[in-house]
Amino acid sequence: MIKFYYNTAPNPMKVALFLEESGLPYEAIPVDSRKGEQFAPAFTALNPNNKVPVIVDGDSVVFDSNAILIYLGEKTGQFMPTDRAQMLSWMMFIASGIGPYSGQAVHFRTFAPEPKEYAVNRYMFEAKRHWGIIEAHLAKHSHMVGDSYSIVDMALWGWARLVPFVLGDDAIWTTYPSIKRLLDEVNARPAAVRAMAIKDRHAFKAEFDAEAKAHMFRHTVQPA
Ligand SMILES: N[C@@H](CCC(=O)N[C@@H](CS)C(=O)NCC(=O)O)C(=O)O
Repeated sequence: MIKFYYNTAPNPMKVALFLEESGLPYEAIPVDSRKGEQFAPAFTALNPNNKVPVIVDGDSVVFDSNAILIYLGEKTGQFMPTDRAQMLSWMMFIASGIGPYSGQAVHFRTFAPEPKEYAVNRYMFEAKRHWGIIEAHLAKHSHMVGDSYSIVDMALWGWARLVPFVLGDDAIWTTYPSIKRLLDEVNARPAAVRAMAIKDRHAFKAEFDAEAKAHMFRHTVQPA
């Protein structure tokens, strides 16, 4: 059975969605980042980057969410677009652009100390630029690659759910109606409902207190 190391953040949720869609048997193992469990030696042995998600499938260990989606898609033959070139292109765009810029936009807007205008402006600009590219693409295409639901839509879904939070704008869907269309389509799938319910399986630390910040923002306690 696949072991799925997770928390309820955007990158693990993409993998939860695939696991629920595919019907693969899996065991969900919580890694509570706010308690520093990502730095336990046994977890570092699986992912030297100390982040979730990770899967262990027999002798195979896979970390990084989009790598996991490609691995599981290839393993099962499910939800794989026929256009491999476009699949790889958009999977890397989401992994290297959407995720990091969205994450850093939230970080600098919400947590960075003043003065932060330059950093907030840069990351908000880049986050919006990346989401704008997705919106323009989905305005012309029903799905991210090809004309049916695939691992690329799952990769996008992990972050798309949080766009209003990421950009600090509850009215943002009027700017990104095509992303919202695809998000609503995926959210309505029974597997997505089950994936979103994964948060109820384990009790994660709720407080974002000094201990949580020390684990998740290590540069604040251990400068470069
Ligand atoms: N590139 C990685 C990023 C993984 C990542 O940033 N995971 C976050 C949750 S979404 C995490 O583990 N954060 C805990 C920490 O940074 O200590 C992926 O796509 O899986």
